[in-house]
Amino acid sequence: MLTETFKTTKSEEIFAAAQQLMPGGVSSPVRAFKSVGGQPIVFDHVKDAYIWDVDGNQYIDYVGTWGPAICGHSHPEVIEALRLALDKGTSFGAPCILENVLAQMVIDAVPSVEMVRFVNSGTEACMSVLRLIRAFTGREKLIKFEGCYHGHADMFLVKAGSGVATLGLPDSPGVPKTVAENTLTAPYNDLQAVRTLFEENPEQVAGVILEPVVGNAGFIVPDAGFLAGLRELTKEYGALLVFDEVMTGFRIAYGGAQEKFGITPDLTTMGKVIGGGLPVGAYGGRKDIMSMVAPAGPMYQAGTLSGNPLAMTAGIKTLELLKRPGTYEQLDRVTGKLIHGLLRIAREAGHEVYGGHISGMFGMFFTAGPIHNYEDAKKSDMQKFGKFHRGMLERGIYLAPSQFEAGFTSLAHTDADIDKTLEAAQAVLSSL
Ligand code: KE4
Repeated sequence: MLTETFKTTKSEEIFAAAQQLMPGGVSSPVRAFKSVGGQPIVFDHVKDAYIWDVDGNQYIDYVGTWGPAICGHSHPEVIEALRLALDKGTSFGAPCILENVLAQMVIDAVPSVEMVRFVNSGTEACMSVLRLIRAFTGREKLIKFEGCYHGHADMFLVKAGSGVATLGLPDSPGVPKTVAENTLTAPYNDLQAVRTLFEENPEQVAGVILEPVVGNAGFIVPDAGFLAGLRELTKEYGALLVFDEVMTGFRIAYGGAQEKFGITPDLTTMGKVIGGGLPVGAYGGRKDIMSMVAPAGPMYQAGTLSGNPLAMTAGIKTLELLKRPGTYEQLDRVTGKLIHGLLRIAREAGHEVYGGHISGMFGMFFTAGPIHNYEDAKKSDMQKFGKFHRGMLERGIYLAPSQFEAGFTSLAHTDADIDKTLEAAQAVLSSL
């Protein structure tokens, strides 16, 4: 596809109408293309590694509905499992054996998880786990990291990443000062800053929450010793350590970043992949902590559609597919070929770039780097990223519409797809 033939008339019509019906015309801000310019693409259908839009354009997809499509869109075995489940109804609002099945799979896979509660989104998982660490420790303050995103609950919208960073929102209006005061922030990869916050707030910090590999400030990996350092600091100061693996869970490794890096937090939040494209979030961890959750304990949290059989079915089948031998080697190989190719082509075209990948998660910044935290990430050339995104879009490559997001591959991405992507990148980067 070349620029002059890139038609998006129907997308523009539908999006114009959408803007009259829904704030910004979208159901989630990061979809609005605000930071890359142009109009969002309206999808018609997805399959494997591909998207088709309402104008009939086909794209290779590196967003994968923000992570869930790790086995490829509309995987035949997931669709078949859902078809059978549909015959039994969509939601029971009562116990169902499928919850046991997925819970056991999560407990078997994720080192920190001895018991798990299902919810309907990563946001719900993170807001519930915050209430839990406060209930368990009797303390109220939280330490998070600048640029990390843990969903849109009030206490997390302090120096948050993802759409908050994309839209350049200082922090969201509507978050009470009293709430924001309890959220302390430190630069990612800065253990000394965390120790200082503990010293300045003795006996007040319930826990530390982080993305063990950052995806919401662009792709940023933990420095050697950072995760281990946080594990030690939280033990030293009597606080809990929470890994937000909504994005990294079952993507960085089958057991998540905690398996990959060998650091076990007290609690873990999950989402995206464990729903296989249907709404599922989860939080889990040490049994003595999870036993505080109602009705086993006094900490209340609930949800009408939590654990519904359709979502459980999609999650179960997705994890079954991911458990098959060779999954993560394949994701690592294909993603490595992609990002190393992109970095090489960009440098040969004279651009300063910095990036990398772990398994099926990758990112690239237009700056020489290195990138250790959100401040570093903000120094990259956003304008050039916007032009790169647009140029790739016009050549049939769909990248996340924000510098402050990570890219995702799937088991459906082929070598031919990567070669086509690199060809498009060659054309775009040599013209920037
Ligand atoms: P959801 O409520 O969107 O299911 O999950 C919130 C969340 C929590 N923690 C992490 C590490 C996350 O990445 C997310 C959600 N990620 C964004 C994309 N970076 C979802 C896409 C969107 O907001 O539309």
